[in-house]
Amino acid sequence: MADEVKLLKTWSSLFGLRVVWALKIKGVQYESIDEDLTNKSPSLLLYNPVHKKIPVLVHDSKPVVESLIILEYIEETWKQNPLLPEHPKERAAARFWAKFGDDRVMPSIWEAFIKGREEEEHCAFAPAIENLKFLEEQLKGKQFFGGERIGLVDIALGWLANLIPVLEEIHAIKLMDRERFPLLFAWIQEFSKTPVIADCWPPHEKLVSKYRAIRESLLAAAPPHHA
Ligand SMILES: N[C@@H](CCC(=O)N[C@@H](CS)C(=O)NCC(=O)O)C(=O)O
Repeated sequence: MADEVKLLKTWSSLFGLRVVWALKIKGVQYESIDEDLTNKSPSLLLYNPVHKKIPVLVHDSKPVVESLIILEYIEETWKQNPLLPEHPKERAAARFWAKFGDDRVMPSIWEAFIKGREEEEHCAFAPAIENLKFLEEQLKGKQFFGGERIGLVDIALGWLANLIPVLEEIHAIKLMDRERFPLLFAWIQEFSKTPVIADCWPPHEKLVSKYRAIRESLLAAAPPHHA
């Protein structure tokens, strides 16, 4: 019997998008269910009672939550088109960089996006730039973090390719310049134009409106402090 696979997500969630990309790369058929996070469905509350967040992968009625864990589950369940390298040391390294993306890169970029006003720019951007330099190093001699093809780290960091142009447009900032990050810059281009990725990209203009509204409401609630 064919697997029954459902994915609870939203149109814009970059965590949800990871799971979509992994399922597409593996060629797994699934039913996509878009949640309204202002009015969470009984299924979401049932399947993810701890965090009540999307994405949730439901495989034969059993839920798996937390996007990086879902990626691992997909990799272990459907063996075709591997997302992780074979060697345990390389697998460990891939898991490290995927986690680094969520633990360090994501909050630092968000901070730069929300706070980075002209006069504070240097300070607000420093952690993001430092973190991006580590990623730049990882791309030496490689087209993708996964080598010649997209792997788990590319999928886990795919939000960067998606979001950086959106944040730069809203804020008129330049985080990812070609001179400073030539390899990451080229990776964003390559990753974004790969058909399996590009086919599921949320509309750019819709993302710009969404993130502009988020930024304005956060700034209105807590305007940046000027000494
Ligand atoms: N660490 C989680 C983060 C998921 C997450 O933050 N999901 C957001 C949407 S992008 C959500 O469902 N938010 C609903 C809420 O916080 O109530 C993962 O990797 O899956």
